[in-house]
Amino acid sequence: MSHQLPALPYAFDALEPYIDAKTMELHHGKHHATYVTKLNQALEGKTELQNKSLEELLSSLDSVPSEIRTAVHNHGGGHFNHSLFWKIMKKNGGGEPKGDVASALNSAFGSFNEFKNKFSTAATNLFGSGWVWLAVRNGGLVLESTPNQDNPLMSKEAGEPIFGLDVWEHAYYLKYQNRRPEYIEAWWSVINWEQVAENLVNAKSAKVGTKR
Ligand code: MN3
Repeated sequence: MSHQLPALPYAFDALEPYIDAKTMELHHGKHHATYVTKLNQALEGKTELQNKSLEELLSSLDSVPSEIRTAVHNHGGGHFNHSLFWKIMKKNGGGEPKGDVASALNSAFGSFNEFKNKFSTAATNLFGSGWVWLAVRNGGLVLESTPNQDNPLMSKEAGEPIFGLDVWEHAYYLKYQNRRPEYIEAWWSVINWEQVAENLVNAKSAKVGTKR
């Protein structure tokens, strides 16, 4: 079984004017596709590892042979992160979350606006390339920044990511150049909160926060 590039759940231009079509086309069709190709190359001939889910692989990188561990870490991480990223965005998204997501954010951060400010500040301040996440850990929501293509599944105290922002320059440079804060602010207008709600339910039932 090889890993596959998931189809984008909307057209390249669906997130305009917040995220431009050309960026989406390159980001999905070139960057994400390359992570998938290189992950599959690293796993070639390793039947046992090929049969593991991506999440299993990333949660137990220590059990991956050292000669391919870095490749699985980086390209597997890239594949997982982008697969989640496409799904938590949609045309005509944004606004404020409702229901369980809203209450979980309120108990962890005080209010949606406080969460949004903390998240945006973390994304603005992240040095170099990486991601900012909202993850479930020990039943509650936590904010976490990770370098490169890392994510909370790989953290010392593992968490289950339900929402994340790509702040690599390839995610915004064509439209926003050096203006990362403008990209971050625009991105809140495309969030698919229904998908985040579904991710929250799945994360809680996945017994997250326990090292698998
Ligand atoms: Mn990216």
